[in-house]
Amino acid sequence: GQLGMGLAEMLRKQYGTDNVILSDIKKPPPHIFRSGPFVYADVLDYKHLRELIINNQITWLVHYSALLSAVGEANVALARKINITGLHNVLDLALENCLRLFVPSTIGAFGPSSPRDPVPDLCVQRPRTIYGVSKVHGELMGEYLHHKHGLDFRCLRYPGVISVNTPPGGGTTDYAVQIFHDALSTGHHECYLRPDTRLPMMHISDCHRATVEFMQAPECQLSLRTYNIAAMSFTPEEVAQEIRKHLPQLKVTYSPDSVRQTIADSWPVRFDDSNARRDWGWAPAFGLEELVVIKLVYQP
Ligand code: AKB
Repeated sequence: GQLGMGLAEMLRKQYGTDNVILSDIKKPPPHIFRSGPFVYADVLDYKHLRELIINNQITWLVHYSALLSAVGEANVALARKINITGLHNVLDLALENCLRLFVPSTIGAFGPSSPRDPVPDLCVQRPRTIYGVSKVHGELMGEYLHHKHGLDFRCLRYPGVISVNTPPGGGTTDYAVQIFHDALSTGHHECYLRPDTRLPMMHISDCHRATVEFMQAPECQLSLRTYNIAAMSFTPEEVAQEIRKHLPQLKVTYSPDSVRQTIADSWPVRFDDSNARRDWGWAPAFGLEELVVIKLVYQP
């Protein structure tokens, strides 16, 4: 999906191509298929996952499969199956096979009753989407199994991730990827959020680096098992303004979609990531200015 391929590329550089296996239920593009080991794996097929783990001597599992916030609301039953049953399979397999486990969480794990600016690691979490509910469930199950059975469970709450070659699918923050594509192609972006909707965001290379650095952090440095990670927060209006410094003709029109606007309005506007910075040295490289330059000039 949006995140797995880039993370695999970064891990393969450090650990060797053949030591990182990518999986999906969809046929990957040819360059991904040629780039290293790739297998079909369905998170709902417990026995097949077990076979893959045993046959390949897996030690670390990075569990990225999930339906995102907006698409999850459109298909709650499927989101429950993939995001909750799929996670249970992965947790059971991790325990059974002594795997170390990374599972991402999200700004979507918070809701309207959480503090919004900034949201700390530990606070009220009452999300109003099935995606958020499944992510809080994942955070709690992983931490429970860590405390009860010593599972090396690690979880980062990602902001909206601005990817390069791999588009997101069905999220509330997707506009922040699409606006760059539209700016470079048609020069017009129709935004499904209001111009003043502020959300935490991150360039994908920061997201991958945070993930690898966190997975590599010695256990004794971790005071938590689930951390917020921040880089920047912006509104559609602000990112459009920044893009216009390079492409002055960009036109943005607004046609708020009620589902995604309601979701965005319930999410934090800023992450407090001071624990990640203190415990394992998290520091982002990209703010809004750098993001816009790299997206428009180097990696559109
Ligand atoms: C979404 O918008 O659903 C995701 C997320 C913030 O977790 N990108």
